[in-house]
Amino acid sequence: MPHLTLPADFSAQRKSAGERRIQQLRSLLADRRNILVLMHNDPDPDAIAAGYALEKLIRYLIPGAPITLGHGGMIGRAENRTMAQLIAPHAVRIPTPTAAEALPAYDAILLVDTQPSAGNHLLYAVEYPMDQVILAIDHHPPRRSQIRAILQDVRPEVGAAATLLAEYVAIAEMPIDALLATALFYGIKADTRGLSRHTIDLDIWAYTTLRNLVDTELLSQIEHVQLPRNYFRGISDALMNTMLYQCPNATQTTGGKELSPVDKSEEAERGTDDDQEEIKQEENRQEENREDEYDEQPCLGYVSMSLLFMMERPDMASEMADLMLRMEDVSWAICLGIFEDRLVISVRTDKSNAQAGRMVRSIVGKNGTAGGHDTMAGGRIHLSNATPAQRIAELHALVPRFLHKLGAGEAAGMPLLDKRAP
Ligand SMILES: [Mn+2]
Repeated sequence: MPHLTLPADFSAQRKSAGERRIQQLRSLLADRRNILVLMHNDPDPDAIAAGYALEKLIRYLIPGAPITLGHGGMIGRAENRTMAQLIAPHAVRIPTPTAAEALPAYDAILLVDTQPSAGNHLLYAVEYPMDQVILAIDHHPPRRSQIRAILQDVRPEVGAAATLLAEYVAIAEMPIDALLATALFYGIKADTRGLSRHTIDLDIWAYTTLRNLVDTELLSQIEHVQLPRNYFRGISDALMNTMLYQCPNATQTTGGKELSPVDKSEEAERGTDDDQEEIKQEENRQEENREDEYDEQPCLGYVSMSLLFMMERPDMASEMADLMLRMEDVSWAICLGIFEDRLVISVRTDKSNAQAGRMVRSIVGKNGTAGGHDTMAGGRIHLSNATPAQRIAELHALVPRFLHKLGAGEAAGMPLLDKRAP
């Protein structure tokens, strides 16, 4: 079986640091009785690839290791479901309500494509001893937080968690089969849109090295899977509920005085229903509020705003945001949807340093969880005690807040499907 060869310019120093980390990982896990590799909720291809790779790596380091691959939430997108079925059918779904009961059975947890202080994984709502969170491998910007894994490898400059796992696999000199290569390749491809966004040399190395080892038939089965009818119904719903808002032109926005930063008093008033939030999080609030400040950047062209009132799966919002961003002259695509008892937010932009993650965090505030990169971000607002009508009202209420952040006026909106629309 082939091995991955590290990039030519990979320094001896970096290599020995990596070897040390793998050595630590091996000794920290050596006598655990029940290990969980945990992906973030609603895992995407990068999370599935990184989770599967870490599971294989641990099996390689510790033969016979008692290890489970798992996630919360739901794998929705047809490509992602197919990937999970073909590559990691053994992965278990741990429904959020059962997490408090299920997680204590594991005496070691390792996070991939997320980190302890992020709000998008099962540990968030559960009291789990942090000294048993052994490792977090992530490429999302770190939050200023005391909550850390014992080994924390967070590199926000990297395009995909799968890239980091490729590095681990290479350093450990673990043989790699076509299944693992295909998973990692597709994870990187999906997160970096084929190396076209948020990419560094290490991503290019991993992508090009893995490409030679890919099972092309398997990859094609994933990428060109047949789509269920509800996918098309979802697109139709989204199109009918998409508005285009014209961005003010440059002369109107000079100074940008009225684009005031987050209104803190408003956020404070809104409060939170989420009594499960960790006390630690509360303590860090002051700190995090500062971090959540977002410098408004007026948009260019149009903002596309889609409301998905009844989503059949939580990742429909990100799928639609990806699609809407491809529309010409659209610089921001925002999808706001309702899935079960929560609002799901997905934001995409083609402005490379747009701080989309911060923008979503500044809007969600204490009412939910949010995160992301410069050009793609997401958030959740839980409304457990709200009626369906209240959820719809809350969804509508988000629209002007996003437009305000982008300096686009609500009055300048036109339905996408209106023939008179621009
Ligand atoms: Mn990722």
